[in-house]
This record gives sequence, structure tokens and C-alpha cells, in this order.
Amino acid sequence: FTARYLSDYQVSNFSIATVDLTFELADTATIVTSTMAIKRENKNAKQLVLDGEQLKLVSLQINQQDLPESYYQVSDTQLALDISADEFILTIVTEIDPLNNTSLEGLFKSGGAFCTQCEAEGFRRITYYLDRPDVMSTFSTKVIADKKSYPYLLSNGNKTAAGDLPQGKHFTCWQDPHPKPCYLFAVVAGDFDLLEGSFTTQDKRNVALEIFVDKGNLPKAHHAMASLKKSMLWDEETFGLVYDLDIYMIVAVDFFNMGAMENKGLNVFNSKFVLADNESATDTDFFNIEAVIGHEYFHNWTGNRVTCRDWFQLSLKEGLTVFRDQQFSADMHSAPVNRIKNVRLLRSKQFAEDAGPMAHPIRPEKVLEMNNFYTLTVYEKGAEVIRMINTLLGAAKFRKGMDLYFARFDGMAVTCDDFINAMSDASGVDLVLFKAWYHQSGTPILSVEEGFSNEQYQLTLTQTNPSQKDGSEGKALHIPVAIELIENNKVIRRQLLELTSEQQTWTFDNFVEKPVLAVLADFSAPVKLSINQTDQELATVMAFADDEFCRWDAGQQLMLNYIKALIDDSSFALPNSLLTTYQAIFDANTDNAFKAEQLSLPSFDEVVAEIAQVDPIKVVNAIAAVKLFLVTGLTASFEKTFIDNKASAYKYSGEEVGQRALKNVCLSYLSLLEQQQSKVVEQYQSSDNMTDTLAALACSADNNLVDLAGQLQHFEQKWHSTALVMDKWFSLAAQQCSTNIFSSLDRLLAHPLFSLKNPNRARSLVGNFSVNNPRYFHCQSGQGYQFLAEQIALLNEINPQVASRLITPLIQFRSFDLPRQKLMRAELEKLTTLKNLSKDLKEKLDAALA
Ligand code: B3K
Ligand code: ZN
Repeated sequence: FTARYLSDYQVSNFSIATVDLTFELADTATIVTSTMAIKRENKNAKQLVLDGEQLKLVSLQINQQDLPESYYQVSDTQLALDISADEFILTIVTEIDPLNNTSLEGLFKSGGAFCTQCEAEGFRRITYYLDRPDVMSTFSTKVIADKKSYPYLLSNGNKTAAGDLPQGKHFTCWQDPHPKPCYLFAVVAGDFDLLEGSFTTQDKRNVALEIFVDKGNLPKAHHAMASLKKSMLWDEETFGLVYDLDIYMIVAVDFFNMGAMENKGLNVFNSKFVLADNESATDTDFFNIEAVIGHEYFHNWTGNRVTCRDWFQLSLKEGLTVFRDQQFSADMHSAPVNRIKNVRLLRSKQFAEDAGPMAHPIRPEKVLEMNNFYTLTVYEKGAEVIRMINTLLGAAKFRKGMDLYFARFDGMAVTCDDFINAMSDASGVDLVLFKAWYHQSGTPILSVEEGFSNEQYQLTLTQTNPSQKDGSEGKALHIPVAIELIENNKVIRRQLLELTSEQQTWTFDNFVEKPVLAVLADFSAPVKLSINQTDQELATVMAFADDEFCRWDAGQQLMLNYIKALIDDSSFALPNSLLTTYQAIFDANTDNAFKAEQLSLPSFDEVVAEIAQVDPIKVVNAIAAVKLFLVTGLTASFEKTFIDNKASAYKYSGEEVGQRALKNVCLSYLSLLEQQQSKVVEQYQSSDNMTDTLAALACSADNNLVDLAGQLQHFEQKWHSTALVMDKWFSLAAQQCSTNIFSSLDRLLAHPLFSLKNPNRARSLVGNFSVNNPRYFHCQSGQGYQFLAEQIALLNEINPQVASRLITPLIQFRSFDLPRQKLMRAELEKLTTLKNLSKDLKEKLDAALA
């Protein structure tokens, strides 16, 4: 395996103007014929080197003449051709085996359907090609398959022909008018139910909307259809971006490595992000479906019309598109609650990545396996970087920047620098220093010092940036810090400070007494905050800041301080003032969803991110102790809120979602008290919706309640034939906080419905155990680590991408105390000796053990 470097980028020696593909689909021997119009762009380039993996070369022709064997060489990864003509037609026939393709990259079978996944470098598993995003071509595709088994044959663009063929076969032809890189190519063949809809664009064109789902699932596709229409309208209204083909198709499949894929005009989705109905989907599922449908739709402009020059620029499309989907969700629902959720994800997962062995800038500089870089850093931190540009420019100038970006680069493959330059040219805002966010990794620490004298308030901000992989020091970044100053329980000043050096001081005049600071309003920068605020100051911010994020975050800081105190000393006595502060959350006149977030304590991961080399069991115990203290002291408030927010029949609407969230947070607290546990049983039995059912089950699993076994059995009987719901069942079972968990896990692995070949299943059992069962994943015997490592070893052969994602908790061993580090390292070292170790795992193991 050889690493690739951003600094080695060179333009392609050859271009491909058009490519015509014919697929003769068959389970183990699909024939792909590719005819390309190729041109030499660099006169000094002698050889045409095409990428290709796991392909059987059947034939090769130049301008319809067989190419003699002495003119080409085939290796495991390439086809190199000696061609003297400067322009020629190259025809390549390959044979591939979709049925046995368990990596789910290239062409594979999911259930009974054929489908493809080409991003990042999967197209090379379909045919020999210049598999890089800056080679853009016009694609036409002909798909041939058995008509009875595969009534729908789909590809990108518009359908141009269809008809029957001998032996019960049929074909369709597709033409995509927009030149694209091959990673956006897709083919699907199967027997589906089809939900049809339509959308009229602002320029009055009619777009056919088609959602393909497994037979019988049509009623579960309506929410996805409604979400798609909302996305299309939002992008027109917010960014003036209009859809550009006559048809937009979405296919839902059960076997998929990630959430979804934005192939031009033909999105392929993990069915988890399409299918929902009131009985089987949670509020979170409904929310996520809308967000992912939006995300993939928004890629049509940010990703497809303007794409990436090379894969190091991935954040160009992903950071920007995540920012767009976050804004969309904020507009559709509560903006502050969404912002809180974004920040929780960033703090719990991205901060850990930034502190771990795979830390990389949002624009990585060195890559062994590209699939390893579809990360929280590239996506979520990437979105934070775009958000900071939005904050620094203001909404109007940001929009001007977007307009200029499209005007300049439509139809091109460009870089992150091209994006920032468009932003700064359109706005006149200097972003030279800001660019460092693209090449510096690690989470900056923002320290806050306050001073007060002679009616003057002084604020000193200091940034500390972690040293980089190459040993160089972290440099000062351009950090927007939005603040509020509170005097007499009122915000009297609001300002956006721009920290552009290591340390800066601001002074504010005319204060009678020292104001209370609310800092990082709306989480204006992805940094860790180091600030000493008293409980009293935090309570003031919680009650009187205008910015909801600050109000929420002050509560989190307060709780975090006490969780830390308990980690230091488990006999630390929590003060009763904490109860008063918490009671104020119940009493405030705020919306339920926001209250639910305020009542939720910092998660295990969020706490781990704050403390060096921590004992994980101490973290679990400290969080549990704070929770128990609060519910013991405020039982009546939790109980009243729980009862007051019991809704009647299920409805997915903002108000009801908030009520359920608040009620279920209260239930989670109450379930710690024995005399309240009947509420869990009662909710499980009476629930008419998946949100409440799962909330009750989670209480049973987290507290290992006696009713758990019966509930799991009942749930399994009811849902055994609904795959997406059984994923939830496996997750819940893996989350059981019980000394018997390891024998349970063995039984779950042997369950007839369990298979590591299905990524959703693998994630729900293996992933959920290692992420959401910290007490046993981190148990002192090392059994938890061993369990994960064993599954990873199996997945290494089946599906390297999934294996490589699931290994995350193990490679972050440096966050924990030395005994754990030793145990985790030992498992990682064992994995290095696997035969057929995939590139994906190798890259992470090497980084972790370096
Ligand atoms: N672009 C795809 C992700 C592809 C992942 C390849 N391993 C989905 C998305 O971000 O929209
Ligand atoms: Zn994306």
C-alpha cells in the first residue's frame, strides 16, 4: 500500500469526453462494456494508466481494433496502455462478480437488487477508468437484465430508450447531460414499489420525483417524499439553486455502508434514511430522514455541479453540504435545539477524533485509504469552518460569496482555496489567516481571563493550538468569538470579537460592577473553552443570556464541573444549590425540546474529551452519581413533568416531539429510583409509538431492570420481520448494563437474524455495544475490547469500510488510563497480524500504534 499526498497533485494526462457503458447484469458474471472517447492532454505522456481493481479483463480495442497484448500491462490495480494516437476510442470489456461483493463498493447485490457505490474510488471495481474526481465526462448507460426479476433498470440522467430483448430480458438507456466524475455514476436494477411525486421549480419546470423501496414498503416512503419537496423548495428560496434534470430518483436499499449517496439524479439510500411510519420510526428517525434527504439533494449543487479537484478537497463538498443541511434543519425546526445537537456531536465525537491518532485537518494532506477520511472532522468540523465564514461575513455577504462560487466554478472540479477566495472576493473580507483552519488539525483551546477595575471590564482571550503531526507548533487561527455581557440580569452588550493572534484583550467601559460573560454565542467557533466561572455566574448565564446556546451551555459547564469533582473524589458532596439551579430549568418558560436538552447531562464521550487519561468507569460512576443526586432531590419535579407531558395519540410535529423528549428525559432520571420503575413498565406496555417504546426499553437496559428480558422478547416477536426495527432491538440488547452482557452478546451474534454482512446490523450490535455500553466495553477484564477486536477481525474479510469505522473506540485508547491503554493496545497489536489486513485497517492501526 502506498500513501498519496495532497502536494503531489498533477492534472490528468488524458481526458475522457464521453463514456458509454453497457451492463449485462448477472449475479456472479456481469459483463461491463465501456466505450470512451479519450484525448491526450499532455503531449509528453506516453502511457495511459487506468485504475482497476477486482476486474477480469475480457477484451480491449482501440478504434475498434483488438489491441495486441504487447501494448498493455494489467496489474491488480491498473491497466497501462501504450498508445500513440492523441485521440482515440477505447473499448474495454470486463467481467465482475456482484453477488460475492460483500465490501459493498462498486457493483453489488443488496437483497434482490443490483446497486452501485462508487464514491470514493469504487468505479474502478466496475471497469478500468481514470477514477479521479477531476476527470469529468458525459455518461450514457445501457442496462440489460432479466425482466421478471428486475423490472426497474435505472441510471443517471434521463431515460432515452427501453425495450424487450430475447430470453425474457429487457433494457433501458440513460443519458446524463451534465459531465461528471465517475464517483457520481450509479446503476440500480431490481423489483421495487415506486412512490411517485412531482415538483414544480421556480422557473416552472416539472420534475418527476420517484422513490423506489422494497415491495410492501410504499406507505413508509411518504415522509421521505415530503422531505425531498421541502429540500427542493428550501434550496431555491435560500440559495437560488434550482434542480437541473427532469427526474430525481431515490432508491432505498438495506445493505449500505453509509447513510446515502448523491449520485447524479439517482441517489442511493440506506433504507434507514428513507423508510418511516408512526409505529416503526422514532422522532429521531423522522428528523434524520429529512436531514439526509436534504443533504443528498443539496449535493446536486455543492458536490455535483461544482465538484472536488481531488479527494483531499473532500470538505469542499461535505463541510459545505453539512452546513447547508444544518441550516435547512434549523429552518424546519427549532434553530437553538438543532445547534445544541450539532455541538453535542462535535464535542463527543469530533473532539475525540481530533485528539486521537487519526487526527487530520479538514483538508487532509496524506491518505492511504480515502474511505477512511469520510470523518467527523471533514464533515462536522468542516461545516463549523463554513459556519465561521458565514459568521464573519454575515448572511448577505455569505450569499454573495455562494453566488460568485457558482458563477465561477459551475461544471468544474475545484479546491477549498477556490471556495474561500470566492467568499473573500465577493465580500471584501480578508480570509488569508482564516485559511489555516484548512491545514491545521486539533481542537484549539480558548482561554478566557476577565478583569474589572475603574468601571472597566477587561476580557483577554488566549488561544492554544495543539502541535501538529509533523512536530510543528500549532499556529494562531482566526477565531470568531461572539459574546454577551450581562448586567443586572440583562444583556447590555453583544459583540463579535475576532481573535487573530495568540492573545488579545478587549476593554469595555462604563460598568458599575463586573458584568457576567456569556461566551461563544451560538457556538461561534469549534474550540474547547477554558474559563473559570462561579456557580453563580453560570446560573446567571443560564437564566439571562439572550443566546439559547449559551444558556444551555452554562448548565452543561456547571454539571461538568461537578462530574469532574466526583471523578477526582467519589465521596465529594454535591451542594444543594445545584438543586435550586436545576429546579429553575423546570420552572422557566422555555420550550420543551430545549428543556429536554438542558436536563440532559454531558455524555460519557463529552466528559472523556475533557480529562486526560481518565478511568472510564469513574466517568460512568460520576455521571450516574450526579443524575441520582438530581432525581433524588427533585423527584417531584421530574415526576410532575413526566406526567404533564404524556401525550395522547402519536403525531410527528414539533410540539409533540418536544413533549416526548422532555418526558423521556424525566423517565430516564426516574428510572434510577426503584419506587418509580413501574413507570418504565407502564410506558413500555402502553406506548403507541417507537420513540416512547425505545425510551422505556433504554431505561430497562441501562438499569438492567428485571422486566428487560420480557420486553425484549415481546418486542422481537412483534417486529422480527421488520429489519430496521430489529436493528434497534439488537442495539438495545447490546446496551444492557449487566454482568451477563458477554454471554448475551454471544447469543446475539448467533441469532438467526444477525449477520455481519449487513452493515446496519453490524453497527447496531457491535457498534452500539462499544459506544453505548461504556461500563462493560471498558470493563477491567478487557473482555469488551476483545469482543470488538474479534468482530473487527471477521469484518476485515467481509467489509473493510465497516471494520474500519467500528475500530474507532479502540484506536482512541490514549484518552484512557494506563491499564486500559495496555489492554486496548494488545488487541490492536493482535489485529496487525491478521492475514489479508485491509488498507483501511492498516492505515488506522499504523497511526494508533506509531
Ligand atoms: N458522499 C457520500 C459518502 C460517500 C462515502 C464513501 N465511503 C454521502 C454523503 O456525504 O452525502
Ligand atoms: Zn455528503
